Amino acid sequence: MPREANRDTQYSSITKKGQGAGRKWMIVSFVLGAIALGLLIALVVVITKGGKIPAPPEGPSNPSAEAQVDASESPNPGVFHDLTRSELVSLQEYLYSDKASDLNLVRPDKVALNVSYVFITDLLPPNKTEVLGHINGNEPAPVRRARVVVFRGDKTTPVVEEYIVQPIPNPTSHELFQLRTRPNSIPFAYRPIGLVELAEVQEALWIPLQEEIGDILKESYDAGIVDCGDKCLTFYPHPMSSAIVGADIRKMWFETNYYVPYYGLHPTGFMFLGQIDGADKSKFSIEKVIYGGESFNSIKEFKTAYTTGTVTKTKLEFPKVDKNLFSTLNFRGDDKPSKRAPQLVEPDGKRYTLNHRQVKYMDWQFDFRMSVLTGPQLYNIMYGKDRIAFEVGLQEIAVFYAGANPAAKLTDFVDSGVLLGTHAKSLIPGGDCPETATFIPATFLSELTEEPHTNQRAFCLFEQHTGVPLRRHLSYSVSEGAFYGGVMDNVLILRTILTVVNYDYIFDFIFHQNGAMEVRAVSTGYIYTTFYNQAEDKYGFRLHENILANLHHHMFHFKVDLDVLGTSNRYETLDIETEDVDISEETGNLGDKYNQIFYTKNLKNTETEAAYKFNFDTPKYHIIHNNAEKTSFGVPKAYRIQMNGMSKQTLKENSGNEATVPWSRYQMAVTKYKPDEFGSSSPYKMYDGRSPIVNFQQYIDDNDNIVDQDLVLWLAMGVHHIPHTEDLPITPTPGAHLSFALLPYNYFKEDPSMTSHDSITVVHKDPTNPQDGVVFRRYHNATGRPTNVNLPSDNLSDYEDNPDLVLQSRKRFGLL
Ligand SMILES: *[C@@H]1O[C@H](CO)[C@@H](O)[C@H](O)[C@H]1NC(C)=O
Ligand SMILES: *[C@@H]1O[C@H](CO)[C@@H](O)[C@H](O)[C@H]1NC(C)=O
Ligand SMILES: *[C@@H]1O[C@H](CO)[C@@H](O)[C@H](O)[C@H]1NC(C)=O
Ligand SMILES: *[C@@H]1O[C@H](CO)[C@@H](O)[C@H](O)[C@H]1NC(C)=O
Ligand SMILES: [Cu+2]
Repeated sequence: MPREANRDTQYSSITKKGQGAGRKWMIVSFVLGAIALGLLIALVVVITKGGKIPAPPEGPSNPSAEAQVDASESPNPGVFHDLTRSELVSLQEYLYSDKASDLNLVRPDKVALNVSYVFITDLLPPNKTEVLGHINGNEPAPVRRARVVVFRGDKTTPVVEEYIVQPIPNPTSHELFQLRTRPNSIPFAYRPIGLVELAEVQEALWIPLQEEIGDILKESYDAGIVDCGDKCLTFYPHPMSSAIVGADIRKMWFETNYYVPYYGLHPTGFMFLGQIDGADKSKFSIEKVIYGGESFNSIKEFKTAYTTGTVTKTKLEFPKVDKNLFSTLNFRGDDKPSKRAPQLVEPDGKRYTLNHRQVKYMDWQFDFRMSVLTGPQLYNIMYGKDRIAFEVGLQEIAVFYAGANPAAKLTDFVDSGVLLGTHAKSLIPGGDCPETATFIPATFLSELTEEPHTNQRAFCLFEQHTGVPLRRHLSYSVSEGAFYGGVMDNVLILRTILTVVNYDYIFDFIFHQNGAMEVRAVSTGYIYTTFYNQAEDKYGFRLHENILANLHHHMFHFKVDLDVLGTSNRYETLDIETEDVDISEETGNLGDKYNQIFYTKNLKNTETEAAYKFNFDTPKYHIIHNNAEKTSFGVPKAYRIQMNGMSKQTLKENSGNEATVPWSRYQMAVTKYKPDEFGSSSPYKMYDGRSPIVNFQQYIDDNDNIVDQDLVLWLAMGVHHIPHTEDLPITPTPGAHLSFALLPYNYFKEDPSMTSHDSITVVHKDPTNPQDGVVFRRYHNATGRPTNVNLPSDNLSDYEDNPDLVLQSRKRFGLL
């Protein structure tokens, strides 16, 4: 989670200092070290610039393909389409009208902790039954609804409330979003973190700190908090879950780092615990201080100890910011001339269509959106005329740290607590996505925006080959028939990268031409570090003069609402077992045994039976099928789930923060679809450890029967990370790809990629006279050289002259 000091935005804010209304965010920008929660600080800039409306969504990136690639918002949004800019505006009109006066809402320009305000809004996806009735043909489109998270700081006991507002685009009603599975209202202490809060914390705690101990900070760290010129400190917030605090009292550790690029690699070791409970900032206080590894119960106690000389004084120099600073991303190479890397070309234009938020590619079709709360979500994933999955989407990202100091030790970031979807920032062509990619914006409202905010390049969509053939065989001798057939694994990828402060999480949804779909999660970005101290040695390596990088566990959770040939599905495992078989007949020795493997089918009847923990001793396939849909041989047509990113949750159940991520206990869980079990996590997870607002474990514990039911798969992936010097300055991705695949399994009569026009086949012109040459065939109908592309022409004369280049059959070398 959180931390990003976006220098550009902060500098822009600083230049605006003194202009406009002197509200909280002005103070945020006035302290150099403002902690920017991604989106939010960007919004600060928007506001300080005079509330300019962000540019409308970009058009298609490739004008020549305009007809088939339209990345704009739909004027008539379908059931899965995110709330559009104009819908958001009409939603706001409703919320601030008399019709919603009971909400007592204050507009974004006047928000504060002690008023009622809209924290965030998101599309509330419609009832699945109604959606299926609609997209399968006959029923009207279900009404569009908004989920609105309201912070009720105006109440005597402040709370968070979630509302459903409908119908969008012209709302007429709002009601509490009531569900069997989660309470509403929600304790104020559990609310997600936002900039309104951080601004008030800053006013209440950080700025006074400068007055109280500014001289000590200067002496110890050669830096300050306010009016610090180019020697400033910034803060890294660490929310303390109620499970750790032992009460529903909101607390946060603030670590102090040097404000240089990148501040996360420049901790000072100075940190304090803020008690930031409730809506009245005058009651906030500093409860603990850590300086040079020593702990104090108040600022006063620390100050006394420092001035009376009973603490060992720290003396650090402000880091020298230049091109060579180890934490920067400045190019380190020489200026020798070099050649360009290979590039992607689309010789005949795009092979996919994008119609607002619906994609078609080969036999695939799907819709997608960027949920403000949970990030990328795909819907109605069809292959040919059949739905494979109703929904595939990210649910949660978590990172559990370990360390000796309390900030590292007790911090377990559960990132939906900072609104995952808002962190899909700009994707850079050539760096993040191929230059041929189509970029797609995402638009949302938040606590500080009157105008909807748009991240112009929240997604990219592109076709690329994986570099590995999808399939191939070369039958190179005449006696085997002498032929070749193969196809490169050309795939469509929908990508987004969520930059949740220091870490960057790459999410890919990958569509192959054989009916397989893959989901991949990869982490990169800056590691989290603490000031070096021997006590930290067992939690990581010392990577630089002052820093140690703490070990941690990255975890990801996904929902896969698979619908294999309808919604009546079964979950079965094919378990690999061993048997001793008698081979005395073959060997002639009575009693000779041979050990081999076989499989048994194991139908999972209930949710607890289906909660899967990987065990190396019991290899198995995981199969989902509709028992009424079989091949002509009576074999169920199924999809198989292949997990390539599994990770063991080693923490004790229900200890510390473990209960906030109960989904991490299972590499896969399969539950019966229930509308009120729509998500495995919630935006309250950063704080709700004591009594989780959403408890995924209960989805399993009610132990529904799952035979011939609508099934939802919940897949967890993860990786432990013990950082090393090559994680400086940025964690590289090779070796860290986590993925799962949905693979057709007895579903098609044969590999559907046999119809791929990307195929290549080679056969002899005359098999009885191989020396006559070969027929080298491609199955696209394109001719001529594509423009602007330096591709070889289809020059077959090489093969004419020397068929052995492909089919090595001029001479017979025996059977092989
Ligand atoms: C809210 O807090 C501000 C200070 O941040 C104070 O001026 C204002 O009076 C408070 N409003 C209410 C309704 O308590
Ligand atoms: C979903 O819609 C169907 C059909 O209108 C209705 O029967 C069902 O009760 C709805 N479910 C929920 C959870 O709203
Ligand atoms: C390929 O065939 C399709 C369908 O017949 C046609 O629309 C397209 O123009 C053809 N392309 C070329 C390059 O001939
Ligand atoms: C094909 O390649 C051969 C040898 O590589 C060359 O001599 C010939 O000119 C090429 N033909 C065409 C049409 O490019
Ligand atoms: Cu990591």
